[in-house]
Amino acid sequence: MKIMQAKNIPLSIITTSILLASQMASAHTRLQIPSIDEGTRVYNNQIISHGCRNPDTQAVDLTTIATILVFPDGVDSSITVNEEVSDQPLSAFIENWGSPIRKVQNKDLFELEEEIRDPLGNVVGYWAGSGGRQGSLIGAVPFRSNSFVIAETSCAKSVKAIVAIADICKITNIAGFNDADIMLWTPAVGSNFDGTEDLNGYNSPASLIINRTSPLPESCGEGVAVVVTPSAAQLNRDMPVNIDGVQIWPSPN
Ligand SMILES: [Cu+2]
Repeated sequence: MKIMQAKNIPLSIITTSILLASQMASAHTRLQIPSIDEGTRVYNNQIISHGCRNPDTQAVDLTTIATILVFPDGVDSSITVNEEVSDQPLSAFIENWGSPIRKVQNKDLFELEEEIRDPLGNVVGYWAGSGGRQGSLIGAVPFRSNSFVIAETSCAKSVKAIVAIADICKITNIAGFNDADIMLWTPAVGSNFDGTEDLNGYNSPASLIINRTSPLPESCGEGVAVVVTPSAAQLNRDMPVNIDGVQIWPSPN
């Protein structure tokens, strides 16, 4: 019995360690509500679970001084259907992408904030800065998602939007990206904001799933899962922060 107990203790410690490790692995910057129904505007938050990595202590508690969040614009975004690349436009699956989100004004974390518009004038994201998410505290940055309508004639049972986020702790140029100065939660699509494989959060973007509520056409069977990802060109255009026409981040040189 004593031997079994002795064995049980390390086992429970191991189990706890695994649980802790998996919780830490998922403690990224994500959307508070990651899955919504079509046809309703949802007030949501970008949850910044931790800051950048202190090179001395390895703790991810460095102050987040700014954040940028960008949805696919649906214009040159890439589409997959059941994980197969598709050349159909997003409009084949979502009727009214338009402005996928709007920023909800808020100064809890950051003094300055602005919506990011694509060349068509649609709001595809926002940046917020000046101030910060500090120490071990969790940051919540509010926004509202559009009341999306899934095309009734399509076979989409869900549409998942891949969301690119950059949490900045220190302004650097692109070559200077490192875990102490930035936490990138972007899809690795070949943009300037992929980061490198050695960085925390590499190719680990946030996402928002839009679920269909209308009946599928009978010919669709079980329906298909659609994923829409922003293009490299869009991220290169929409991620940089400009104030009065001057690029603030990333620093140009
Ligand atoms: Cu994390």
